[in-house]
Amino acid sequence: MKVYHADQIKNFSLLGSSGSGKTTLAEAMLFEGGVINRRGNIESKNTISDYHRVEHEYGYSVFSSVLFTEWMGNKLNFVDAPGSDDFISGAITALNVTDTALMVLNASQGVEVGTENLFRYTSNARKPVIFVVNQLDHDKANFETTMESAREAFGRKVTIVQYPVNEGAGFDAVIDVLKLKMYKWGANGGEPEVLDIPDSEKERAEELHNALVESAAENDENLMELFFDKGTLDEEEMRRGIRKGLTSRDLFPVFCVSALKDMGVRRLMEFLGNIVPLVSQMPPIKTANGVEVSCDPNGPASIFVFKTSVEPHLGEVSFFKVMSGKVAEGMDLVNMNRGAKERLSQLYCVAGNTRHKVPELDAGDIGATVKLKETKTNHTLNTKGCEYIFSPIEYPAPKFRTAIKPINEGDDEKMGEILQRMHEEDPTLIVEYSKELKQVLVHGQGEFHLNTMKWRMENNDKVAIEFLTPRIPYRETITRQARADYRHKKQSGGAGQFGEVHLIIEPYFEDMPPPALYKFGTQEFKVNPRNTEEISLPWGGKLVYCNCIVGGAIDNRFMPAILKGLMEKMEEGPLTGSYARDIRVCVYDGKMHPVDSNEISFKLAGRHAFSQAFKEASPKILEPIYDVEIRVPSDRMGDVMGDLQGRRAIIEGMNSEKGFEVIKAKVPLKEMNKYSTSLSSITGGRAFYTMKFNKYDKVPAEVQEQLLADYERESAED
Ligand SMILES: Nc1nc2c(ncn2[C@@H]2O[C@H](COP(=O)(O)OP(=O)(O)OP(=O)(O)O)[C@@H](O)[C@H]2O)c(=O)[nH]1
Ligand SMILES: [Mg+2]
Repeated sequence: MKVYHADQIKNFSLLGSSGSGKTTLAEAMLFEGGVINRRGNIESKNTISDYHRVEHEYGYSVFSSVLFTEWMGNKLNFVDAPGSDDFISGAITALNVTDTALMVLNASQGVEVGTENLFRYTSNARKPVIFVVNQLDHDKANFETTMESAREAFGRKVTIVQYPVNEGAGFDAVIDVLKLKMYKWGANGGEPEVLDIPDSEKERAEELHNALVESAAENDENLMELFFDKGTLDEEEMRRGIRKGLTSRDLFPVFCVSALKDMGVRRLMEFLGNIVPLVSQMPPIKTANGVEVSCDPNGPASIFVFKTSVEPHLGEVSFFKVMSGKVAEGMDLVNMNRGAKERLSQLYCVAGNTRHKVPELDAGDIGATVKLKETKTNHTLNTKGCEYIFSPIEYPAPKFRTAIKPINEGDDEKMGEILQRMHEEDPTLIVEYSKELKQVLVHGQGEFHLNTMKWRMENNDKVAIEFLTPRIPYRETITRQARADYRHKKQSGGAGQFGEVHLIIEPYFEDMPPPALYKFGTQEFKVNPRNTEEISLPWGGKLVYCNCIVGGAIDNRFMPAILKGLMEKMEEGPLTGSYARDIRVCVYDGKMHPVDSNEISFKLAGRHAFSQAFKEASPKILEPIYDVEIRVPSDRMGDVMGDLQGRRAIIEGMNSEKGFEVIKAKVPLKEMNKYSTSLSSITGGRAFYTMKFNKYDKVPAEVQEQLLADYERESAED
């Protein structure tokens, strides 16, 4: 295929809520550009963009796909992103490597929850947005209400360039207020007839034309002057103004299509060709090391891998954007993140599941290669001597987690490999092997995200799995001082064992004074630490170990063995086997035997003394508490608050922000199981939340009782 240069390439993301018609629109654009010669559709499971089995099964996109079309001498690259919030990684990837977003609206739905969510992402990424009102042929299509909802959500910068003449089942024409023409299609869509605007529409068309002229002029002082002089702008001047407004997000133009019937698609592509800036006109991008890199074909060759996927018969495909210079087939590059050499043996332009070989790809272009050895998503590959490293794409934190287990134990390893591969393909699917919980946990963006993963694993990889409730990483600690003596003594045949340890334990807190005097009933214990070890525990919190032995009651050489014994119980707490934390232990006395004392005896004595004291010290189970921030539309505030109360939440604050109520609460992790699913069903998917670990806190008495009982039962079963 032909090599396109930086002054012929434009990159777009296809965004919009699920079912708005992005994949169908992509199909029509590729058809019009001649990249495919027949249009597939979702129902027939034969679109070029949704080619994975799981996408056929569910009837919508799960992965972002890279596509291109050729139009008016330009190469238009698209990344078709799934609309569902569960597959948000696709949209984030798409936004990262493209310059302009096409935000598809479903004319029978108007602005949807997903639209607003995605628009927010475009706003954070400062990417221009073009609205494409789709499905105008739908019985319930309503352009007016769609526009009202768009203006309500995104303000008056939403500017009509086209409106439909006869929306609904008979849709076949739009009025273009930039061209001041009517476009009309035959039953098969495609190339329209360009007609004069009928008298009945003239007034409205004029009015909208003037509004568009004004919006275009607003973005440029010179245009503003011209506009005041002449009272209007010619088409070229308008293009200039619209381009400026689009780029600065001061103008969001609105186009009208029926993707299914291929109506309006060519005119939209013409606009993309004429008005949207080229990759070579985009501002430079800052690397992770602060260098500004322009999209310059004469710069050093540098590519950024933004996506990997494992394709049948092909293996791992690496999708990349040429950030600078140009790359050619057979070129050797250095992977900057791994320091490894990689060869670009083949280069492709990709359209869904089809690949078109190209000898060279220029700055700004998007392509793919295969068989890279060590390269993963987010890696930068450069020509020798070039030091650019591009920042990794950042994905939102997971919202849903579950434990996962193969039905057949023998599939353990295979499941691990598949999960790893799935993570490479979808960075928002995170796998965690928790030694502490003795579970494999998978974190994702929602229950549906993980169910899709399950479907793929069972149907594509033939590994049956089940989901289990994730265990909670409880902690144990004590709440008051306690003392215990323990003598370990064994005399059986040969050498005996003897060790005796006296210790005091107490809750540890930061900056506590050194131990000096303890009182238990009428007994007083004066201690004077000779040596103190402060151990930061790998699972959080501390163990402070004070050697307060006087008069050589226990030899120094046995002190590490006692600590070992304590650590064993810290790792497997005496109450429920969870990690213990925040305890200070003073070993102040003990006994040795001249022959039988050894390390093992003192380890055991230390362990048992600690366990005994622990149980006397009002032990408590601690649970992880998360900071949860929920954004709720105000009409659902009551329901969300009610639900939170049932989750032992402590509400810490509420305020209004951009049409949302923001609730801040502290909620125990135990109560957050499947929260994203509940929240979504309470609010119709209109709320968002984030959660972040905050601290460990004591569980209420009744929860502690339940946990102790559960542990006893489980231990008895083992
Ligand atoms: N009537 C009508 N139906 C359409 C049109 N465009 C898409 N559809 C239908 O709408 C449904 C969703 O279309 P998709 O193209 O999968 O939508 P999407 O935006 O890619 O959806 P996700 O991948 O889930 O985000 C399918 O049943 C399409 O056939 C249109 O212009 N008119
Ligand atoms: Mg799709």
